[in-house]
Amino acid sequence: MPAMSDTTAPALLTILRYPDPRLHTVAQAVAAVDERIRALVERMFATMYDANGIGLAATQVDVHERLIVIDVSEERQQRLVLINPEVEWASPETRKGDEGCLSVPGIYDGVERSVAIRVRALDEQGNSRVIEADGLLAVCIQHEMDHLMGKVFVEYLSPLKRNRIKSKLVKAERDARR
Ligand code: QAP
Ligand code: CO
Repeated sequence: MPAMSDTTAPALLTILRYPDPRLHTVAQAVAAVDERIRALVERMFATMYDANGIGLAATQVDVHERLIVIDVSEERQQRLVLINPEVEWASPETRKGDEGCLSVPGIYDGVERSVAIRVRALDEQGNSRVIEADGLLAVCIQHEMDHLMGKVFVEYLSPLKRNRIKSKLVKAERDARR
């Protein structure tokens, strides 16, 4: 008999939903990249993959530390971990593209972002890395870094759109609880 897989799937985390006020918390730097952080990274990836997302910031799972997980690949096996990320450079050239968010389910709208960025961050071993990104990855990193500053993409939309989204999600939440 082949050996049973002994790797237990990490427990999923609950994703906060807009307009939960905790999404506006500003995250603190990760003090040490240790086993606690690595365990959190595993749970965040499991949560993100389970929800079919391409990016998840710790803020969205109510952990207010500067940690992001991303996988923009089709095959869902190109993990990127950004700890204490800082933007070193952002292209002055911008482009408007539709975004969504696991904390704002079912809503997609256009946001203007730099087309390319260079970010410095620690990986899950605590090593400093420089990531140069364009395309979807560049957009995703900017979107997730906003979360760490307490910013949700709908805040770039007009107050009218934002209020409609808020009402829709509050109602959906209410209906889901009945
Ligand atoms: C951020 O977003 C992002 O509404 C990551 O029903 C989005 O993973 C960066 C998702 C677009 C760049 C471009 C949203 C899944 C996932 C939903 C996500 C939904 C199911 C969003
Ligand atoms: Co998001």
